[in-house]
Amino acid sequence: MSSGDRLKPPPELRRIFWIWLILSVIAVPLVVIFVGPALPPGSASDAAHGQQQDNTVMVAIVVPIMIGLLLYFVSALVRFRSTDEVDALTDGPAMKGDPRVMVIWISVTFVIVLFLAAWGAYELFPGEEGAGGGLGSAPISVALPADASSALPVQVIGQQWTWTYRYPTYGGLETTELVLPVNQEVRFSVTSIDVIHSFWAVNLAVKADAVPGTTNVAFVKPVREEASTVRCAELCGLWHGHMTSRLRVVSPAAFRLWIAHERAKWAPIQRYLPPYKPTYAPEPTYRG
Ligand SMILES: [Cu+2]
Repeated sequence: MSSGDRLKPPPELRRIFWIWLILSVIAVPLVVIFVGPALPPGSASDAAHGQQQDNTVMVAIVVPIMIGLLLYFVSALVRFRSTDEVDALTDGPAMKGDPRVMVIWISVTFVIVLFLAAWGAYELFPGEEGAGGGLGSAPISVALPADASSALPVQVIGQQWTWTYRYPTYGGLETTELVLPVNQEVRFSVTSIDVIHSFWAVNLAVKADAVPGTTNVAFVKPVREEASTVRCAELCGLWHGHMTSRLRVVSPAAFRLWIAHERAKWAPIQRYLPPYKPTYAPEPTYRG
């Protein structure tokens, strides 16, 4: 092959390019419109909606890459298929040193990877657009949502192998089910009384480490009334896989009813509970 032949892209490559372009132009909007809304974690909260949008952007970027790979794969199978048995077992001549291929390959992958890194870092950074989970014991000011001061405080206590919730603004009420009013900013203070757990309200897209002696803060605003499940996302022992609890997002009126009902139900034993505080050390604390 002379160098003159090499400079001209082979016709099948041009054909692949045009088919790729047409398929991508058709597929990307279809994926964004129809697949995007079905992507996890759904849109049950502001944080979940943000993550779903991020996932949609990533899928939209991946679809043309996948179409290109499949097209080239199919084309190579057809184009380079050999019926000669000996020929089929030997490698073809090595291709190297085509500056155009190298420049295109390096610049395209460079731009895609750098874009994803920069955009991913921006989206992850805690703030209005941030992921909103595990913000640490002293969330920096940009992490605070606009209505942070009016947020409903809920303490999340992990222990082998169950979750407990306390509502400090309702007399330190302690429950085993997490119930939240819809369209209300919530401030989770997450801690543990034994080993390290991870509070994962899957549908709300909130995940925060539950560490003994520490409070991790996460904000979220549920925007849809629905029932789902809280899980533990940190291997914490034998029954880690069963460390779940119910999560219900209800109307404000239903929430007030539930609170009143729970407070009446647990009133007889409420006085035996430790007073509400940021972290709890199980007895005995001294192990000299
Ligand atoms: Cu756990």
